[in-house]
Amino acid sequence: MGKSILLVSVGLTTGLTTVCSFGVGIPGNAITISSSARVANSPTTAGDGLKGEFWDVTGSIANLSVATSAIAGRSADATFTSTAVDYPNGSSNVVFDSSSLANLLGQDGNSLSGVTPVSLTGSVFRFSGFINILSSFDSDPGTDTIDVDFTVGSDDGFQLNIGGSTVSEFTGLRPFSTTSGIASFAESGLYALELIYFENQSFTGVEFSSRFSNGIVTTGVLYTSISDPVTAVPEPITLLGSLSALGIGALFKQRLQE
Ligand SMILES: [Ca+2]
Ligand SMILES: [Ca+2]
Ligand SMILES: [Ca+2]
Repeated sequence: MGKSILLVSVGLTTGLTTVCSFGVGIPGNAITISSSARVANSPTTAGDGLKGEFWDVTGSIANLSVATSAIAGRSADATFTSTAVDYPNGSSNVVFDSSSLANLLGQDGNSLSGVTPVSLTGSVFRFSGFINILSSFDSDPGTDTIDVDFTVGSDDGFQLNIGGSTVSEFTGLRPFSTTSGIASFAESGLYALELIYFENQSFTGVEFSSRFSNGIVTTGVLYTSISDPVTAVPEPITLLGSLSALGIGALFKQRLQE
């Protein structure tokens, strides 16, 4: 009897250890996103895109922290619906800063409302909402997690946050270039997504892509709002650990009785 209790205890400890390791970056530039970051089950209807916000900033934006400070506590100068983060649309990576905001946004330009800038020099954008992560997105079948690569191309810098964790960022200034990161999800479902992007001067361009979508992340997996929030998300690893521990404990107890 004493031995079976000991086994249950060991099993629970193993489950808790697994849960506690979530949120810690693992080698290979992968960020683990825990089940607790999941805000809803995978929706049954296709997504509508992300909320797009634009701020016109005076003065140079030398890095990400200048960009985030410039928009802190300030409502956006203009908003739009981002059906996909690919500005300018298509294979062009950048436009001149003399281009209009509507021209940069292309197909999403007609959803613009608010005050638009004279020039794109000194711009901060935020794309926010939710992304639907499906098990079919897993790029590494060798692991239990759903491992999804995300690539952001930007001129100049950006920060990509998913499930409250920074998956990748480029904090300084650069000509259009890409940065990739891997997010490893403990389970499928809907997760918060935020992409902050800033332009200092000369040329502007941003895109958000992944292997699962064979390029730009598509509208269907992006959501501006949650229709069916999960208030109490179960922790399957802990549950599994407890169940298997109880199973082993029960088996051991049965053997002792035999
Ligand atoms: Ca493009
Ligand atoms: Ca995997
Ligand atoms: Ca630039």
